[in-house]
Amino acid sequence: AARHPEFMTANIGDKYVKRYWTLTPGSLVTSGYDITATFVSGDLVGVPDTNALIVQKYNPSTWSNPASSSSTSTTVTGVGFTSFSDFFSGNGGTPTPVTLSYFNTQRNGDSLQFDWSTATETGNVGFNLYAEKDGELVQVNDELIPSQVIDSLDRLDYRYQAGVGGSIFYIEDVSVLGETRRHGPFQLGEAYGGLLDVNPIDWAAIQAEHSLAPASAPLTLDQVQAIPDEPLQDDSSDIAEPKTPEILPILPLHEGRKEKPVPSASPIVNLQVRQTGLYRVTYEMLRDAGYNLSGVPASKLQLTNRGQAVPIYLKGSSKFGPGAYFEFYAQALDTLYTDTNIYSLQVGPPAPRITSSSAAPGKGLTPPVSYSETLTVNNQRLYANFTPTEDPWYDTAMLTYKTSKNWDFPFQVSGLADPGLPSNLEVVVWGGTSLPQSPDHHLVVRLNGAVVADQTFDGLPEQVISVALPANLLVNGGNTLQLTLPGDTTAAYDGMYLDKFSLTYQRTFQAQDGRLTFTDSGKVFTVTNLPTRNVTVYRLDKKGPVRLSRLQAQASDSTFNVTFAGTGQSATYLVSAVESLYVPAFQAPRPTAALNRPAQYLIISHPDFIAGLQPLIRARQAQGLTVNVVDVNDVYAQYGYGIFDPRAIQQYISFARKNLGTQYVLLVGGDTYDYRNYLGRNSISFIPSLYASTGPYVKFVPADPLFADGNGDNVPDLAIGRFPVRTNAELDLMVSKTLAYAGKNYTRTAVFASDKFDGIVNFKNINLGFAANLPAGWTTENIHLDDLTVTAAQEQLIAAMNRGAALVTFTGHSGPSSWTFSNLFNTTMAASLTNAGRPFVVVQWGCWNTYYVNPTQNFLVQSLLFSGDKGAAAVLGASTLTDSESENLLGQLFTPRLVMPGASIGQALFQAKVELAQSHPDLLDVLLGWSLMGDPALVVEPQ
Ligand SMILES: [Ca+2]
Ligand SMILES: [Ca+2]
Ligand SMILES: [Ca+2]
Repeated sequence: AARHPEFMTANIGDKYVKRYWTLTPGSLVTSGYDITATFVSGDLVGVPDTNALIVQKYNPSTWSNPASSSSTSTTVTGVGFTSFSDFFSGNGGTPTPVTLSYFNTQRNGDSLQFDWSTATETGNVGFNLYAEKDGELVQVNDELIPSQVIDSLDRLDYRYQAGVGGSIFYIEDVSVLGETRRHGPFQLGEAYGGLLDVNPIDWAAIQAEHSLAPASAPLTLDQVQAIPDEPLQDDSSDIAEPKTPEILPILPLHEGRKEKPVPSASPIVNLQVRQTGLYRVTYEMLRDAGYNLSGVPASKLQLTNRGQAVPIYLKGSSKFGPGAYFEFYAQALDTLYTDTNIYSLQVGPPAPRITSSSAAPGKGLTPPVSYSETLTVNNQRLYANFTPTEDPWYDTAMLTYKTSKNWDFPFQVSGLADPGLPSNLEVVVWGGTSLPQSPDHHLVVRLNGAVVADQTFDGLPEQVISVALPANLLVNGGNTLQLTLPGDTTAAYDGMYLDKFSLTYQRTFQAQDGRLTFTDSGKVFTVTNLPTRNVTVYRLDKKGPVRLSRLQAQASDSTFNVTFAGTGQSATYLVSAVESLYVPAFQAPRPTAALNRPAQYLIISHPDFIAGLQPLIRARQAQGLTVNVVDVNDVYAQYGYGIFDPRAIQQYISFARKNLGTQYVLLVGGDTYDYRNYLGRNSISFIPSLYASTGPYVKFVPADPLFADGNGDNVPDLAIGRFPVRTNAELDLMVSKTLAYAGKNYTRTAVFASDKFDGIVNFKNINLGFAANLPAGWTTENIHLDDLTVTAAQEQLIAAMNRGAALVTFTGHSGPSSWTFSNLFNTTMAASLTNAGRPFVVVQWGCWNTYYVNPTQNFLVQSLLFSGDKGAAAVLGASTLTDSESENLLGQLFTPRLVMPGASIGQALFQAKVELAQSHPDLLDVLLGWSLMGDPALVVEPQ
């Protein structure tokens, strides 16, 4: 027996039956038939699963697939063939979280050079290469070829050289869970797929348009006083009388937290805080920033944070004025989205004050020499949407195969009291691989060369390794943490991520940069190394902050020591030279905006895009919808205490649906996952995203459908879409294409493009199933890679797009920049379309096609929407890894609704998801990870 001579093009995979069968037509006339073919165990190549064999028919020149297949240990059956030819059988390929977009092998002297490129890698640890020899596969590489990044949506290129023979090759990707998927066969000397163009985002140009400088660190009093005084302003203007603010449902951002209602007050200024510590705000600072509080009764000044009163220490006369100031203890935030907390200074009823304690340090008491300090090294260098933790940002990915590898992490320790005193090290890692063997991981931790921990663990979950350090190991100044993966577990490889590490040690009471914060239970303390005798000290315990007024300062060389009383109970003390007190940034409070207007069509926009929305607003009003446009900053102000957090948007949308008649929500503004600029690219989040976990490989998926889900069941409660725009030029394109699409004269034209059969999923059949939902009167153009060469399919697809179509549907494998592994369509082709004035709506049933939060690259969603007057008016698809069956189920419900006369895209999708969730509430890849980038009120088929 022999495999079919054309097996290279059969897409039957590397596990097949080495035999083929030829049927020739006799006299029987039939409209269709099934084939059952017999084989013997000696025919099996690559250990195929004989329960999952499929059979393909050679046409000739292309291969076609049965309507269905079944198999036994000696037979394979294909159902629904209509013509006669050769048949060949195997297991076929498997869907994969790695999008292999290019593969090429060339002979290079004595060795072979393998080049390949991936469009996406999700939970991938590496690759194996195989050469076929006498019908068997021989592994080319000795060790797994490591992935460059375990998670990536960027194109990654690989090269491997080996002195091997052969002319037919395979490549296998290996997941963090040990699953392998083989791609091929690939013929020597032939290039498969293509190298994707990389389209970097020009953030400098976008920043210039919005004139948003990256937020700077807070100033200190010292720096503020170095700024020359402005000429004195007129001090006579009065503060307006407090107005009763509009009552809005302000919900706590943190569930379970008790909110104390604050008596109604008139906001004066918001104080932005990016460091936890002591702050002082003087009359003069406020005046110079344009907030003149001269003559305001000091007793009426109050400070709030997230709706709760914050006590302040107030210095000055009964009227606020020159020389007056207030101090407070403030905490910065540390969320995925921001470090900036907002404190609101208001004029209102009497508010809490910080009291002073005049307790003097007891005579004859000796202050302690040290306190317990925790130094945390949390480098947020890289992003993994695969993380099993709450934080996708980590320090370093570590991976080894059977050999020992080390990673060094130098850090600085200051004020180490006595190296003989106890100290503790805590290392937080999470598993990067999870194989059937246990344990998966072996980690040896060294500090300054000495082994301090040797630990094994299994699987992906976070591990906190906490060890007491031997005496005299930690040193003042430079230290090195070394992590070693010995590579000696029974698992084939060991992958691990370092999130952060911290050291707890006894530290002297030595101020740094004029400040010291410590927690201790002494009765007296002396803090050294202060630059001045002019020092502020607060004690913080369960009863709140107390200002200490009895401080004893002593010069010591060029610095000062300050001694003050403790309580003998554990408390936190904040010590700061007055010149080192933090100063917040000042921000004008927002006047209460009208968020309660009825709005069937609600637009939540970044402020810079509101003006450009006018033509769209007029169009929606003309069709009888009530429309309201809301500045997203007003949503933060009224639903999130001014804090940058998308949960405020979610809460407002839920309120609007229940109270304002809202049926459609349009978000206007693009996004980046690098909210805190860890990558230094100055990317801008115009409207931030909520994130969801949609499957085992993806934990941080941008999921706009969550904004539409008010009751937490993962099912949207209204129609939602987003214009992911970053410039006004992009907004103008979105608006004009949306309006042009509404007036199109090419209604009822549809293009259905599909990937070739991958051995498991018959994309052509799925696509034909979608197309069957179109009512009579539609013209459809079918472009299936099962029937056409890639080049012919590309030409046909691009020509159909350029003519203009109401609907373009793609079904198949894909990455964020391309459709199909064979590059049927990509960002470069999208940018080269010529359908000016004839935009289409594109529906993508694949993976990652609407991923819009990458901080470095423009993907297909941006290329289709923003490449000029061409491409798409709206893009639908997944921002995650999806299962083709989930997409098939949603598509069967969505397509008929989409083409109903008068139905909007947003309503069609919303209703399809509601129906899908009734039978499949767990399909989060499509319920949450599949969304609309476009106007939810856009209609495909006019009434
Ligand atoms: Ca981290
Ligand atoms: Ca394991
Ligand atoms: Ca819901």
